[in-house]
Amino acid sequence: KYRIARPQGYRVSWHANPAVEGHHFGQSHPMKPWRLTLTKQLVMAYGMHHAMDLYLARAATHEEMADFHEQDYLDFLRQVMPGDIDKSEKNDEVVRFNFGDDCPIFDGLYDYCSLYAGGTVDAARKLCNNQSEIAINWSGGLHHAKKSEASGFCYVNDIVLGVLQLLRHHPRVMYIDIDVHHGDGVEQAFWSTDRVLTVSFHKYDREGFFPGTGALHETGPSHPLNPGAHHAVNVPLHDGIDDQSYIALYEEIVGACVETYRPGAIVLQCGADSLGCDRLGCFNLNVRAHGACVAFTKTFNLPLLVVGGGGYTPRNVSRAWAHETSILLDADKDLDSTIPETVAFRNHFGPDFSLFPPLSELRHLDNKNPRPYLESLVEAVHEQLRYIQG
Ligand code: V1P
Ligand code: CA
Ligand code: ZN
Repeated sequence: KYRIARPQGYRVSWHANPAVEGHHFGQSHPMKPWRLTLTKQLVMAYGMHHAMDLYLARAATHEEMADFHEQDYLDFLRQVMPGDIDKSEKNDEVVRFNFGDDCPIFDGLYDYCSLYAGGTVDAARKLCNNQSEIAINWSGGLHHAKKSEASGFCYVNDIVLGVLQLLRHHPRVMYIDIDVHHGDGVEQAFWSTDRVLTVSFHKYDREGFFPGTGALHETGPSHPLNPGAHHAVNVPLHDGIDDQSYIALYEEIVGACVETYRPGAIVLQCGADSLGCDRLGCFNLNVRAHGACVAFTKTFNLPLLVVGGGGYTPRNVSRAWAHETSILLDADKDLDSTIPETVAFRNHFGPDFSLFPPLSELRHLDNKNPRPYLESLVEAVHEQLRYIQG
């Protein structure tokens, strides 16, 4: 019954490996790879798979991951076993590489990491080869991983690997991050270059919210000889931001950045923990508002690499990413807002079965971002962009 037609004049590619979905971080851990199964089920129930080129993601090779990560870290990641976290002879590395509660060592960890990373590398290469105009990997977007350190549920920084591929073909790449957390790993990786402009919107509280970085004035090391100075745009927000404020802020800031920087390609991290009702997040966004950011980004008609990220209420993560897939296919108008009955996991979407439940009403949070504060953010970013050349 449902079949979405291919978009006119451009190709969308979907990069995924179902083996990613079966991994478990542990009982009470909020990161649930099965949210990807739920997303795929929704996408297929609406018939969107007919409109894209579907690629089975390959595992990234050790060498590909070594484009960013240190050898000893990758060696450890490849060899470590679930029981090792308690072994005294491994303790030094477990601590040094930051494994623990946030980044547990689970069965198949290396396969999990290399598969989600492979999806993003493949996606970036399709864009570079002009075999795709928009490439999607919802299993990627793990923005906290550092070159020798796991952090915040992220082990391999697939985004950095994807950007490095894009930099082989494009003089300037812009990275945008709408996950509720600061995109610190990506920012830090490109701290010293003017060839990547990173832009992150996030909840900021230095002491009280992970990872505690991403203040407005943390714009890159301001040494006069550092070309990367001013190339980190940070948009620190407080609890409860609503749809209207967020969309307006996003369009103003992203619009100004694209106009000034003139990137050749864009990487968009769509962390869905910025939605209302997220288990870890504290914003008030609805699925349509999150999607409006994706839609605005698409209007620039630049090669676009779209990745996932956080998102800890799986039913809403899958709603958002299915809706955003439809936006990227120019088919959002064609989706029925009632979720099709054919979805295998339909029990997750009751009682309303709506693709757009009122998330901002289901758990109301006061908007602690007054208009003058948001205006001061826009003003500061305009000021910062005066230092930047495209
Ligand atoms: O707050 C912390 C650390 C652990 N404390 C010592 C401080 N960690 C957070 C990590 C959030 C990671 C978000 C990843 C992403 O940006 C990208 C995939 O979305 C954390 C939280 C929290 N409420 O912020 N870890 C956990 N909760 C956690 C809860 C249960 C079990 C394991 C981890
Ligand atoms: Ca962010
Ligand atoms: Zn997050």
